Amino acid sequence: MNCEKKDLILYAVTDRHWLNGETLYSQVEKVLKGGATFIQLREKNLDEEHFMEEAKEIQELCRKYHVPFIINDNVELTAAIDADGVHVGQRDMEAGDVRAKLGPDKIIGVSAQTVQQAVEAEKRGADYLGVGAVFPTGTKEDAVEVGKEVLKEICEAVSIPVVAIGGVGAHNVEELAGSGISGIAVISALFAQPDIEQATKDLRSRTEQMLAK
Ligand code: TZP
Ligand code: MG
Repeated sequence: MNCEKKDLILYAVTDRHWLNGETLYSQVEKVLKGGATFIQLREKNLDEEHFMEEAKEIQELCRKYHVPFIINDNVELTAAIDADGVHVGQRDMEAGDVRAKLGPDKIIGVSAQTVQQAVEAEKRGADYLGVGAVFPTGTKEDAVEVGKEVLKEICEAVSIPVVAIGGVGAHNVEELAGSGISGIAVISALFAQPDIEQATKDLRSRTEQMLAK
């Protein structure tokens, strides 16, 4: 186990869709100041050179805040810059292969939409699971909806921590109380907000209240 439950309370996933002329670095710094506990760099269209450059800068920033820094999809880049870990989906490299490549110390997160996928990912060495979309989301076009019942069943079926993702925000995080999750993973609830730092503070405290229920 390479990450603790408390690291996963408010997991921020980056998205350059809402940069509005600002740098991603600056937006990530705001979520870190506001109390994000985990950062995933998610780049879908950046060339290799810029991806690496950016990843190194944000890695350094996360180190300053003592927050784990992981990369979406790109196992090679994770190894090259010695990031804390990687997050893979069901269509990316399989968790066992990722573990074989990165060794025992890196954090491996896996997206799961069913109990079977969740159990399999744990067996193959995942450290945590991202389960969703738990609510409708406009952020990921091909997101599959996972109901709250399935979310709960997954939490009961595995012993690694689970984060809920997809359409989660200040207005609905409370609905996840009692599901067994360790935290939430969000994009637009932080990065699409006019005051990112304040939105992060607010969502962190609402998430802690939800988890305490
Ligand atoms: N995986 C499942 S839903 C989703 C991802 C990456 C999008 C989450 O974005 P938002 O804005 O928090 O709904
Ligand atoms: Mg992926």
